[in-house]
Amino acid sequence: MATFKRPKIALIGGGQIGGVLAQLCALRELGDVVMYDIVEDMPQGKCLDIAEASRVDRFDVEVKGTNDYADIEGADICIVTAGLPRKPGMSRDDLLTTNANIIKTVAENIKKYAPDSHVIVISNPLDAMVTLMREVTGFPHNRVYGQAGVLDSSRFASFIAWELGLSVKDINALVLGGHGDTMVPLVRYANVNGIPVMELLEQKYGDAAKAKEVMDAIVERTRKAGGEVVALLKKGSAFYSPASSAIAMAEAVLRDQKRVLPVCAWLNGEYGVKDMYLGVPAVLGANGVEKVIELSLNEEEQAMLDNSINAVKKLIEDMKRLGFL
Ligand code: A3D
Repeated sequence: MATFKRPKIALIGGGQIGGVLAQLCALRELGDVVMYDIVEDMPQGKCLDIAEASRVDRFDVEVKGTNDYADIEGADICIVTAGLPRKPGMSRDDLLTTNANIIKTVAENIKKYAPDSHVIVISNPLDAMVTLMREVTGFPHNRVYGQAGVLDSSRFASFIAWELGLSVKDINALVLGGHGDTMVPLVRYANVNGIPVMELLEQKYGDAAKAKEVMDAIVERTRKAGGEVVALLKKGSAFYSPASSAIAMAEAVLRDQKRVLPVCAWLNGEYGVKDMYLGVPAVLGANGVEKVIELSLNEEEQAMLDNSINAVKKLIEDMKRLGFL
């Protein structure tokens, strides 16, 4: 009889996002979870708490915390949130250096203990941390990718749904580019079950100029959505929605769903970009990023994407200047 083995999911970082990741993995029975963090006892406590809800929520997976990298041995997928947020007085370079040092150590341990795993990076600055993760692990590019676009696109779709008063389930909206102010919400491709969103906005307002003004505000809110949550929380940044977004990606891989999701993926000439990670739509399945999907962009969209590409290039140059790449 063939034996069934549950997938093993390693969460590197047991902070705000790490905790929600563990709970979602359990609720969806995606696999056994091991959460690593450098803070002593904290991941053990968080995971014990989640595991003790197993009877109530009816899940048959293990959820364990650890301070020992050896416990991630043989993981099928690693989701990385380890890192520090920017503190007052800290420059961008300081944060880049701090988080790059953390990701370097994380990557070395993933390489050592989970050499066949897929790695989903969430730590910021996202595009740089994914690049470093791939560089240090030396894993094939299809197995190292980042989460940003699923969240940015979900925010874009939510704002459209709220504006139109329609179910978000029927909204398809895509954000391309780097994870930052230069991201590119693709208005022309946004639709409600195939109906262009701009057409519905024009129907609502009876005026193309007003519809454009409303959409411009939605695009701007999408670009600044992370900051909007930070300003309200006062401490920390968004964690429920980033966790949900990474879980959608992990599920696509573990269940070989061939989903088309915006992923921070390695480009090899697509969108005119070579040898660089960037947020693009891709097919996610058992082989990780199985295919990058190229869209035809008009001049305005391409100019916005070029701007985003330049911002990511600048980040990569900074990483090189600081000696990480
Ligand atoms: P937080 O709650 O601070 O958790 C980070 C965890 O990392 C803490 O528990 C730390 O103890 C741990 N940590 C620090 N150093 C190490 C180390 N060397 N090894 C292992 N663990 C370590 O942050 P969070 O969970 O809210 O966010 C985590 C990361 O995700 C941050 O870098 C955020 O900026 C980033 N983030 C990204 C998105 C994207 O969509 C890309 C969205 C929101 C947050």
